[in-house]
Amino acid sequence: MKQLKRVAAIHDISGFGKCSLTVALPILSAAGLETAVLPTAVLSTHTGGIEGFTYRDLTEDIASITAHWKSLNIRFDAVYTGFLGSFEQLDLVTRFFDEFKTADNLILVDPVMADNGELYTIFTPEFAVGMRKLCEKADIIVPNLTEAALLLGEKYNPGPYTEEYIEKTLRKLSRLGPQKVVLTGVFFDDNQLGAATYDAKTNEVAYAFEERVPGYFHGTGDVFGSALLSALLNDLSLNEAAAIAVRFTTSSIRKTAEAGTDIRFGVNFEHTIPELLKDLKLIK
Ligand code: PXL
Repeated sequence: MKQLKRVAAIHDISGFGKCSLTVALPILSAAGLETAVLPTAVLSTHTGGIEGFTYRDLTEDIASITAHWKSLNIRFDAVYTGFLGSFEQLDLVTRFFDEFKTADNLILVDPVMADNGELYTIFTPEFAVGMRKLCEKADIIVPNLTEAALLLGEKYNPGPYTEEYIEKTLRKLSRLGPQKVVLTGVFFDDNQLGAATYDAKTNEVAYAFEERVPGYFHGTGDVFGSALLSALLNDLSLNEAAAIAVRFTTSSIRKTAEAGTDIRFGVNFEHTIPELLKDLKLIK
């Protein structure tokens, strides 16, 4: 048996409302990846449409956790970052990258800050400038179209999009630094929704779509990012990984919509994990 590939997942832990670490950890583990977690904050729930959440910031712990892991000589096959709550956390995570980047590992940054044309409540527009700097250090970034506009300092375009707009956006994002870009929330009409990928090395653009399930469901970016990384670390190509992540996310959303679950409570990825494992060829 080979050694497991290892991921460092750097996100908050929102106790209720499935997103960030409560999504990343189960999905990556199910995909056969050893996952170390660096929690950046502990919240009672996520901040999307739920009032009165508690927020315990863990910024103070990040440098000492980084130093301890470094002293153990741990190597990571990937570093996966999501929700980060402050400029200071962006700096500390940049330092984490400096410590753990190797010639052949993957730094995946999901620049979590906004969706549907709006910043999440705790962020100001200036935060996007800090997030852009973090993205410069990444090998692959996974913004939605709102985050893409913020990273590029452009006005949000609510869509439907054209191939020209998507491809220009992908190339501009890649010019910030990351060789690979996966843009989520892409649609050319009302029937389909998915992702677009770009690899600057091959100059290739590709699309992955599934039938759109109406409604806005919380935590889907983290479900998507975790499935994408799972596929990449199971040696699938960028395009294959994006197609698998779109399918996994859409199928999780469909189950949630069919059950009539509150859209703020996260999506049913749990019952969709077997589908992911089949797509990853980990089970028959
Ligand atoms: O899913 C993104 C996310 C992660 N963590 C927290 C959030 C959000 C989105 O709102 O509030 C705390």
